[in-house]
Amino acid sequence: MELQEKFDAVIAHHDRIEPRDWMPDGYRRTLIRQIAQHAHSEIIGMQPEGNWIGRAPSLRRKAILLAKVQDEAGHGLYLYSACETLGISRDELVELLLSGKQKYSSIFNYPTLSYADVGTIGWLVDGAAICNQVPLCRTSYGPYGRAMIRICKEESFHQRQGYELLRTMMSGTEEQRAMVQESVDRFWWPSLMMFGPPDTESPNSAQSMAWGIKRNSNDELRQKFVDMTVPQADALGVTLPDPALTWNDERGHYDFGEPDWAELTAVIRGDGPCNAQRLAHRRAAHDDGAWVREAALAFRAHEDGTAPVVHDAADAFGDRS
Ligand code: FAQ
Repeated sequence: MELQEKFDAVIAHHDRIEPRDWMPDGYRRTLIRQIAQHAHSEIIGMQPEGNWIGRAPSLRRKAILLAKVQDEAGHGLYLYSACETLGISRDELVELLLSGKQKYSSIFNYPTLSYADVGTIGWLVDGAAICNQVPLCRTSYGPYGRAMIRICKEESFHQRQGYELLRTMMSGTEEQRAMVQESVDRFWWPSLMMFGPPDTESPNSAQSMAWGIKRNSNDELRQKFVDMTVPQADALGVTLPDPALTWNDERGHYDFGEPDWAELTAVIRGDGPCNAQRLAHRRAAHDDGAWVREAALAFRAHEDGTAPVVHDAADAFGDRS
């Protein structure tokens, strides 16, 4: 009772819960679910853009894209570390992703069909990620909030690089402008779906907000994203593919059409255009990297002076002891 009261007081004062503090089981489970899904999203999210590294149109664009994809890997790693402070291991988390038991963001199950998609992902997908994640810097769990502060700084940079790429293409040829518009047409609705189902259909929101894990509801953040993005689309010279999009003076916000929620449900269920491909690629990369993990363990055992855990890998690592 006393522990619960102490926990409630921390939440009520918008202070942080830290790993060694007592917390209700449901709070711990919810955090593991959300942080793990977030980490998996960063890792799977490397694939759509990674698809274009070998085909970037210039050395400059290639260097930018390589750095961006590498940043996403880094975000995944901070988030896995934050999640591990809740008492679950990295191995367990990876297994939950590879077995399909835990989710990752729906947006990464759409294909990247042209180079303009690299710019659109930076502008819209990172833009949506920022809207969603800036309030998470104030989340009630310390390690998650601190990871988000650094991640948001990098995501802001990603969004600007996407916008800069699209602006360059929009000041290019007619064909390049058409490529940007076609890309925006494909990514607009899936970007709105990143914020999750409508509040009325969101089973976790009320409790997550009461615990201070989420600071805003799915619909509030979706609205914020639309309000932020429409003027940017105007400045860029692209049309957002929603005839219902109009400024509402009374509300002080843009009105917009209803995303296809059946599509979001299907993608979350595993039936999106690229779900099978994304997981198969991740599983193959995990298997291909087995020797690195074994070598690292053997190296650590060697450094600790304990017997090598995996003898073959220790040999491969050039162990000369
Ligand atoms: N995709 O009750 P709610 C990035 C699930 S950004 C898949 O509303 P909640 C950066 C939800 O998990 C992307 N699943 O759930 C980047 C729940 O599942 P359950 C990652 C979704 O948690 C950019 C069920 O539906 N960002 O990676 C989606 O309160 C470019 C019911 O939904 C984060 O993860 C969806 N879109 O709210 C990387 C942000 N929406 O209960 C590379 C942190 C809902 O069956 C390139 N997460 N679901 O397990 C959050 O803010 C929240 O978890 C929400 C969902 C808002 C995503």
